[in-house]
Amino acid sequence: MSALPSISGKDLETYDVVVVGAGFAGMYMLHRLRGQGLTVRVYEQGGDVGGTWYWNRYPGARCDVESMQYSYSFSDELQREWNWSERYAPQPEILRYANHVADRFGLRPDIALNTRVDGAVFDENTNTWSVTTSDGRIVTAKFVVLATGCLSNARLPDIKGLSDFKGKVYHTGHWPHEPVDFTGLRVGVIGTGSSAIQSVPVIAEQAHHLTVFQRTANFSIPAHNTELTAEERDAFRKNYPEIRRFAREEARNGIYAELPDRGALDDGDNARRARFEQRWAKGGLTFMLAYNNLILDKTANDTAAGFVREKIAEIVQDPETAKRLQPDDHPIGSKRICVDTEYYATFNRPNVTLVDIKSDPIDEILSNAVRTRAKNHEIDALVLATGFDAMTGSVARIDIRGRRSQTLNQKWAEGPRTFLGLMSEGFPNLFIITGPGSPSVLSNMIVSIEQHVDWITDAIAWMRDRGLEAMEASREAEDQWVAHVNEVAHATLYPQANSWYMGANIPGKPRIFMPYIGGVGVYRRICNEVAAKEYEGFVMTTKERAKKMVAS
Ligand code: N01
Repeated sequence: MSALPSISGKDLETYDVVVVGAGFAGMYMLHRLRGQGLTVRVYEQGGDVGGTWYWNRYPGARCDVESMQYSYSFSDELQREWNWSERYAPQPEILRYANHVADRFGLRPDIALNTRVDGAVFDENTNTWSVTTSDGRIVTAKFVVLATGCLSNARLPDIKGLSDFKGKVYHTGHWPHEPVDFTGLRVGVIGTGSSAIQSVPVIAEQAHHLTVFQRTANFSIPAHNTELTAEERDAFRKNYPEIRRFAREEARNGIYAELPDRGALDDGDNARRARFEQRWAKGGLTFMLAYNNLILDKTANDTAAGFVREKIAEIVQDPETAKRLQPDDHPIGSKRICVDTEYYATFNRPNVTLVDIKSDPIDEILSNAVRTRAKNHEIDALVLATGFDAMTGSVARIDIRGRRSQTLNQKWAEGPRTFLGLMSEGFPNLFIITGPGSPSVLSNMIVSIEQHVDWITDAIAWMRDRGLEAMEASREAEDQWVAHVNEVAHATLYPQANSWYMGANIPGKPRIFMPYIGGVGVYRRICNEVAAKEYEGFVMTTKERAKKMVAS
């Protein structure tokens, strides 16, 4: 396939497609589009490829999906030649993998690093986008693909006095590239989400004293991480065709696992406990697959939550600390379940203190301490594990203007609106990878990324074959999809938690359940059907129609 006819512009760089972000989504998007003969430029604000794995370098960072599954499937050679060393690879290894992919597929020449995309404006006369970058360039492209990641906009908490603190302040999502040594220091960690739960045990081993400031206790399941043997890797590879097929087509979350055949209340107490024990011993995210109704039925959910609370009480020696660590304000799994190595046991260490900031709130940060209502907690370094402006945050930082100069931020002021999570009405030829309204963060991200990239590549090829100028979600299809996403979410227990899925961690952010919870298999079938019906629900602009629109 030859390149799309690029618009002429003597002074402008023009591309068929601009891709924003060189994480796992942006890299695969580049690879696929180049394979179609298109000209592509990728802009990446980081100093190298890898996206979330470039930024999240905090101690203990590792994936919570097994690496043999959290890896690209598009190249059989790649999945056979790369040897994951552990069941859940640590961040440096995942970043090495991202770099290996960039080199192996020769992606680097088309990626501009250290370059942020600041704005993108759609020109209705030419049906092209003008993209402004942080190095002062304006480039034009027929299509823009936002591969900006769902958890890339690190969020600093609004705590009085934060800027007065004299020691070093770190955010887990923006960790320095040089080694950080906490040896001999008194360290404070604010937050107890996945990032804190992974980093606390490692920081505790180094620090003289560690104080963990917890607002909401979280459910965490042991990872039981181990080294992978050559035999284990081979067994996976042998079964890869079925493992990958199942993850794409049948799993709700894009992970190959044994699916439950019954609900939690179908078993008696002893059988249920035995099953939870079995899942606990296996470890990881699939604990929630012990039964098929844990996230649908509160009584069923209570049995799993109660089991984990008992485990916490068994592990943590001090009953008061154990009680504070037991979550009691949200159903298990309604916030992203955490996967840990020795998190709860870390609170048995003499150098670790847990402060419950719900009952003893942080009043302010002083030059050398976190001052809660009850006392000053003296610290030398502060770690903010306070999360992200998820799913929409990194998109909102780009000034995106579609038809009639409407900005995407204006359009999404009451919450994100998309058709299939892929496009938003009024913003033609602008695709989002794993955007709000798609399974995205509720799934194995690489499975969802590959599905979106393949779908977008096919859509662009289809348009090109028919000489189409622009593609855009219709208002009607978008309205119906938004209603469907909400309806499905509210049939589950997810909206009962104040989670970042709901935008609840950002003051003022609309409370809307952002990802699509219908499952990756179901969602893939819907996307495929839409494509098979000639992109039903999308409005296509022909050259003739474009001319008429400009003339009128
Ligand atoms: O962020 P979070 P995260 N004062 O938002 C607390 C993925 N991830 O970086 O719950 C005090 O979950 C906040 O408290 P509360 C994964 O999808 C994956 O840990 O709002 N506390 C919470 O405890 C994950 O879900 C891996 O009451 C404040 C914490 O900070 C997502 O990233 C590893 C506060 C934030 O938790 C985000 O995880 C790590 C304040 N002002 C992360 N503001 C993998 O393994 C916030 N908090 C792949």
